[in-house]
Amino acid sequence: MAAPVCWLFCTVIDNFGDIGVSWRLAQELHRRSGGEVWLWLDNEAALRAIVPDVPALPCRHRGIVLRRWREGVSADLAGAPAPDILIETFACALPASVRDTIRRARPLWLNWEYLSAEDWALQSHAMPSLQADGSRKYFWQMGFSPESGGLLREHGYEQARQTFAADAAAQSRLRRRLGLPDKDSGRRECFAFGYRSGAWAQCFDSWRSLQQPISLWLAGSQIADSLREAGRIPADALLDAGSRHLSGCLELIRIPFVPQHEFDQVLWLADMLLVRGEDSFVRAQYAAKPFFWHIYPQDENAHLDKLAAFWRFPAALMTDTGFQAAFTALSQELNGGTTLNDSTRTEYWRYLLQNFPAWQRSAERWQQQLLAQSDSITRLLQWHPQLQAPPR
Ligand code: TRH
Repeated sequence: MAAPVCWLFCTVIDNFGDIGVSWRLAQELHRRSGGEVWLWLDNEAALRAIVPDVPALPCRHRGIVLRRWREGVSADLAGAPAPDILIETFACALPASVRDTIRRARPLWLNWEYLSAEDWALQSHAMPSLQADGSRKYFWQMGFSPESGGLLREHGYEQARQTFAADAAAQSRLRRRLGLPDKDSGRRECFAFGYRSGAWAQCFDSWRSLQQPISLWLAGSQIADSLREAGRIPADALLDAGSRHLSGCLELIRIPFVPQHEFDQVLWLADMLLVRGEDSFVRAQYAAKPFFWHIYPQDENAHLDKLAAFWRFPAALMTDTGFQAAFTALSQELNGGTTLNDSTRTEYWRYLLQNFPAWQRSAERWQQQLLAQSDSITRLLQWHPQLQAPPR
């Protein structure tokens, strides 16, 4: 068989996770299957935020053919070879022209679903859904166990992480680019990329009252916006990348948005991570750093089940039960699942920071468990060997 042709369709609901996962998936499919990958998207600006050097669409960039489409309405299919595999990321609706192609070409058709550790996700992984015209669409459920669809991970990830950890010059260069001061071993540095929420003001109050030097690197605008709205920082503070605000021992620094291929390095540079959505959440786990997950909020607090389903695995590696209880309570509060009083919250934070080395070790153990498992693309190519690159 010739190198496979892959078609991918991405609808950007909001933010950067839909395009972030689709772009990562497209590149990994291209590298690993050796095939031609076509990615249709409906929001060029979102792609440009994470891939700033991408030319105007239509184009080919880093080996991926990029085209526009409108979900359920139309797609620029001109010149596209028939697909061997077609992936709709996160259940987007395909236009009639694409469905016609599916009927004619009979590609392997996947719905690449949102990441979840819930049991239903595991149960539906790789299951077919029979369509009215007799074709089958399969669910691909990424996940954290060998029975799931795995997680996206580039070949050589861990090697790159360890090389960066040993390269002080590369770390200094990145610090300068991000507008960060030199490393101060007495100060905990925390990367923070979260959604707009009142919970940030409460965290801010606790961190301030800890009287312990902490730097918070704010990526994106939403945490800073939340703090401004809650009156914790002045109206003109932290509006742009490079700006800083000092409040007691707590230092807040707005860092610039970096291209996705440099994003991991920013995580590797910090001591602790506050991440969100899907893609930054996965990268935090690979980074082997203590982290909190600010999960994407859903109606009727449905996100709390998803949050709990995930944490049952890594939280089991936190051997100190007091630590586990403090962590779980803070994670719940951050995600709208409970409300703590101020002194309890502050004491929980103090406990976590005092026990930072143990927290770090549990993050490393979790990362080791993930690295011991195969990644999503390896699983896909094993599940459907026809997608393997032909021998050269
Ligand atoms: O941006 P997110 O919140 O995205 C999403 C979407 O909101 C989506 O609708 C929702 O369903 C999903 O979350 C769960 O968070 P996420 O998934 O972490 O995506 C962020 C992407 O942006 C990720 O690929 C990393 C990238 N990024 C950079 O490339 N540079 C940066 O500086 C930062 C902060 C992020």
